[in-house]
Amino acid sequence: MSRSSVILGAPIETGASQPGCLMGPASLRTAGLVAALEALGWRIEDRGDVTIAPQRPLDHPNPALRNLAETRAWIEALVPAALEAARACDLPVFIGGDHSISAGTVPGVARHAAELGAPLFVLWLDAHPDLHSLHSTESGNLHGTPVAYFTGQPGFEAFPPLEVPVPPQNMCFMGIRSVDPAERATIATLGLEVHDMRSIDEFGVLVPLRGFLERVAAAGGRLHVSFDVDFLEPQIAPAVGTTVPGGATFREAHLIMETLCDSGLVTSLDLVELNPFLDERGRTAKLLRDLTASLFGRRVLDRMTRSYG
Ligand code: 5AB
Ligand code: MN
Ligand code: MN
Ligand code: MN
Repeated sequence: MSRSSVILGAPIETGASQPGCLMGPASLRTAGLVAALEALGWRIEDRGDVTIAPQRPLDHPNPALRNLAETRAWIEALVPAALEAARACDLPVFIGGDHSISAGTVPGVARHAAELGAPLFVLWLDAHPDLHSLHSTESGNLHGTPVAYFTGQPGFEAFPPLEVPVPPQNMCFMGIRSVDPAERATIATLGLEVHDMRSIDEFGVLVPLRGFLERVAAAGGRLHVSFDVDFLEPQIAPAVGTTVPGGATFREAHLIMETLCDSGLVTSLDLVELNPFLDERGRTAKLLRDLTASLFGRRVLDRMTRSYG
């Protein structure tokens, strides 16, 4: 039996400072994401894009917050859509949209994991840890908050109540190289597993990744991967509003996706922060398509696969 995936677009740009992520799902579809995965033998059902109704503004004690009402509405729409997608297939792919989509997709797949009685783990591939609360964010851009929200940190009274939080010890961050003071404090307090770019320079991507995958397998866990385009070195992935130099290389990123594929542990994926307005002839969208294909089993050569079960 071939494996199945549901593709769901979440054209959100209200969480980011720069417009353009709205076009992310269209750009990845134009790059041929569905055909690339079908060519690997997967059954793909593209459910199109989630939408929300126009919102009235909401007040908040933090005057910097931008588009709180829209983000709330997106979370309310995405949690049930992600839950349904996870129930319907082996590995749903959520296409953003800025990273605020994960405030809906992760709680949605966490509910599905809870239905199955399995713990959910999250691999966060990003230049940023996205650990602000609604009170600590200075930019007011809500794409900097999803991890604090879905791990159940305080300061989210204005977001929808969270049904199934992800335990902070089930998180693994890789590629981190831009951390704000409030986020640094949260990382220390929660003792989060963070592999910054310096540690990737020292140990490569495989040592930390294998350690984490062994932890997921030992717990009988499900694994959500959240891929922010700014995880990558901006020279190979220009289509992102929040570039930080010194990101993951082409091969580091592919090796992560190939290793994740070999593990057989990944049960859902976010592809976020693609801003096609900033792209060069679609090259970032094509790279993201190819990285997804690596996660779905594309190989240069057939070889014995390593498994972490
Ligand atoms: B992204 C920053 N920490 O809060 C903030 O791209 C950047 O989803 C957030 O990782 C970047 O505005 C959010 C400075
Ligand atoms: Mn992010
Ligand atoms: Mn980022
Ligand atoms: Mn970004």
